[in-house]
Parts: sequence; C-alpha cells; structure tokens
Amino acid sequence: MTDVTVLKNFVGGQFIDSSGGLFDKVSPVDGGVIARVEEADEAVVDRAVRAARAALDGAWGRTSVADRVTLLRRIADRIDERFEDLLASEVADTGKPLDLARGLDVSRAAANFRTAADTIASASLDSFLTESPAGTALNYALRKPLGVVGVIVPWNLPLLLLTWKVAPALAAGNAVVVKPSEETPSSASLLAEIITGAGAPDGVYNVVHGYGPGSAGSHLTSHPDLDAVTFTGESRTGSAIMKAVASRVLPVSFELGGKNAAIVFDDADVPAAINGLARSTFTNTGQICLCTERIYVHRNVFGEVAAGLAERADALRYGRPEDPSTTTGPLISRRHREKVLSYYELAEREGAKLLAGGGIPDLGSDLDGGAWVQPALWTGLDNSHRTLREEIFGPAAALVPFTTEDEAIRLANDTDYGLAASVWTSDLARGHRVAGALRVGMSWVNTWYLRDLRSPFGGNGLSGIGREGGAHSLHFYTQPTNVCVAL
Ligand code: NAD
Ligand code: 6OD
Repeated sequence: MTDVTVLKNFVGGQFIDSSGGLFDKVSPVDGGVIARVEEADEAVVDRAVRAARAALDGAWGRTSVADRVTLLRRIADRIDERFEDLLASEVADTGKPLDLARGLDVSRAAANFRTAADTIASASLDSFLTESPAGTALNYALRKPLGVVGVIVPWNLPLLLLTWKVAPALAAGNAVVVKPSEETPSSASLLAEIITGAGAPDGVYNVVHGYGPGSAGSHLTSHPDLDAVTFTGESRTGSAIMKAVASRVLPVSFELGGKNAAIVFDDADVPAAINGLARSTFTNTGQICLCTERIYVHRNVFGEVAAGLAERADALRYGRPEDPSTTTGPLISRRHREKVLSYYELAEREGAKLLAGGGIPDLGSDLDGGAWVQPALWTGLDNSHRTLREEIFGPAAALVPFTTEDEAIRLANDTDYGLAASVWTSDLARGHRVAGALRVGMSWVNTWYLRDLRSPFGGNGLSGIGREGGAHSLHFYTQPTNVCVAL
C-alpha cells in the first residue's frame, strides 16, 4: 500500500496535514485501493472556512469583474492543459468508460468556467437600475457575493458538478469550501492545483474531504461562519442540510434526486425514440440525476419499444474503462450496488416481468471485486408500485402503456419528484404542449440531456430548490443591496 496516493485537504492555498484519520478510496472496477484520503475533522473545516473568509476580507474581496473574468478563463485554459490528468483521476474514481468521461465530464469542466466568465463579463448593469416615480430618486441594486459558500457535491459526475457550482460562485466573487463525495475525492484535489496555478488568491478555493453526517459534510453545514450552501445529491440529504442551516436561515441551492419519465407517442420516430431511451436509461450506468426510470409508451407501439430497448440492454458491454469496446462501467460502489439490486428484488416481488438483465454480470476474475451490475427493464408494474415511485439511480426502468395524451401527462406528473422528462413525438404542437404540461424543471422533446449552459437547471418538488445556469447562477451566488439616492 506504500505507493497509493494520499489525498490531503486543501486549505488557504496549501495541501495541509490533518489529524482526522484516513479512509480508503476503492476502485469500483476491481475493488482495489486507489487512494487514501485524509478526512477533515471539525478543526480542518474551521480552518477552511476561516481561510475563505480571510480571502474575502483581503485582495479577493476587492477584485474587479474584469480580473475575475481573466482568472476564470485562465482556469479553463489550465483545465485544457491538464485534461489527461483530470481524465485519469475521474476515470479511476468512477470506473466510467474513458470516452464518456472525455466527452462529458472533463470537457464540461472547462466549459463551465468559460460560461461563467462570459456570463459575468456580459451581465447587464441596466437590469438592476430602476427609475423612481416623478424623478425624485434613483434606485439601483448592487449585486454582492454571498460570502463563504459551502459546495457539496456527489460522485456521479464529480468534476462536472463541482465546476458547475464553483465557476459561477467564483465569478460572482465568493470564496468556496468544497466537500467532494467520499467516493470521488481526486478531481477536486487536482482542481485545487489548477485554480491556484491560475493565480487565484489563497483561500478562494478550499477542499475538505470526508463523509456527510458526523464528518466533513455536516461540519461544513453547521459551521457558524458559512454564508450559503449549494448542494447536489439525494433529496434526503438535501432535507438534512436544510435542517442543519435552518436556524441561520442560510440561502440554499439544491439539485436533488429524480424519478424521471419519458413519454413515447405512437406518432414518434420509434427507432430514434429507442435510441434516446437507451441513452437516457443506460448512460453512466444510469447514474445521472436526469436518467429515465419511468417509460410511458402508447399502446400501439408498446411491444416495439419494449423489444427494441431490451435489445439495446442486451448489447451493453461491460469492461475496463480504457477498453474501447466498453460501453458501460460499474456502479460507483458495492454499497450502491446493494441498493440497486434491492430494487431489482423489489420489482420482482411487486410482480414485474423482467425484459432484460436484472442481475450481476459474470466478467471474470480480475473484475470480480468491482461493483458491476446488469441493467433491468420491467413491464407489468404501474405507478402504485414503489419501483415506479422511488429513485433507483441505476440502469433500470419500468415500461407502462398508455392510451391518451392526457393519461400520459397525468402518469408522468404522478410523482413527488420533478426534475426532468423527455417526450418523443413527431407532432411538434404535441411536443410543445406535453413538455410544457409536465411538472419538471427540464423537459426535452425528441432528445435527452442536450444542454445550453445558460438555461435554468434544477427541479421541482423533491428534486430541488432554485435554478442554476448562466444568469440564474449569478442570481443565486449574489445578493442585491438596493441603494436609493434622492434627486
Ligand atoms: P448523497 O446525497 O448521498 O451525497 C452527496 C454529497 O453530500 C456527498 O458529498 C456526501 O458526502 C454529502 N453528504 C451526505 N450527507 C450529508 C450531510 N448530512 N451533510 C452534509 N453533507 C452530506 O448523494 P450521492 O449518493 O453522492 O449522489 C447521488 C444522488 O445525487 C442521487 O439522488 C442523484 O439523483 C442526485 N443528483 C442530483 C443531481 C441534480 O442535478 N438534480 C445531479 C447529480 C446527482
Ligand atoms: O449538465 C449539468 O449542468 C448538470 N448539472 C447535470 C447534472 C446531472 C446529474 O447527475
């Protein structure tokens, strides 16, 4: 174990020694230990928050927008320069196929910084000026940073989701204390080198490693000098964080879980819909908050869609991330696999008919220690079953038939979540109508996870609070002070 990397907490511009103990980061591919991570105790988290406060009280608190734009663009350039290092760390932590990490995760890191730079550089000043009645006073609002922002992120798209929040937070002039998932600590540490190397003052970006409850996560949310929390993760965790910050009434932005629906009408281009459903159900082994877990299909095309999707499930290829024939990586951990498999068992108990997969693939000895799982597709269930009501967060979905448009909308909206949906139809008017009628933060028509980084991203109900993306992010990461000048 001597050559295993040790990941340290990053506080005030330096990787520091911590006395909180070490935990192992295990590869989801084969179960080997790939890093040992220093867990941040309360004292380390306190140092990180103090370092962030000191940065705000110092030079960082006086930076111009132009200087921040320059810094963010430099960070994006350095992410491009360190692309292969980030790719290697992301793939090692998650086990996802190299091409997926290259095309989605790491590419988005630089794009997130460039978008945040462009957004703050072009933010309209006029929108915050108001004329008073009869010209007696001039009102304007100063948009100020929130202060020290706690950034808590999950393991499924670690670097993408981290930079999605850190970039606009820094663009708006905040300092951040980041708590990456205990499952994916590496890219947050590499980003520390990149951000510091790009010239960010000490304390602007800090990383505290560890778990949630009783560890770095709850030490951070309970810190008395924290000004806001931006969080992506499970709905239940969002609720716990909300309670932790309630007495201080801190602003929160929450991107939480989903139980996302797809609706396939009988006028859809069925092969294209099957393609889209295969992407939205199996990408990243179903571990994207936007993934589809409920598929409502018009009765006229139900058999064709079910057979086509089952064929796609059978064609998935598991293997090492660097093998070009690999389409599908493992789940993030054995622990998460237990959760996913418990839903496979539940679906069976609830009377589902299994169309494909549904177990653990036999991959041979060197991958036996990993967290591999087959996909699962079910028919024979409806919205009254827990399988259709609770987030599984794996490569699994239930197909349910419908007859009318109203019925499809009602079924899709019958959920406590409200993150994303996709609608498959060749009738454009119907596409607009149905997408608009769904109670979700994001609806796609004839596509899935097609992103414009300026658009509002977030969910309704159990899926979250607030929206981030472009100007929406700047709104969250700033607070206005209105100034009224008598004329
Ligand atoms: P999780 O909620 O278990 O953990 C997320 C982060 O919160 C981790 O860093 C974890 O250590 C920390 N944490 C856990 N408990 C905490 C506590 N009490 N206080 C402070 N921090 C705490 O989520 P996960 O398993 O890492 O990620 C999967 C979940 O994330 C799924 O539910 C998925 O839908 C959701 N997700 C949502 C979005 C979105 O944009 N809506 C995006 C990605 C993932
Ligand atoms: O693409 C994004 O900006 C984003 N926030 C994706 C979230 C995916 C959830 O797993």
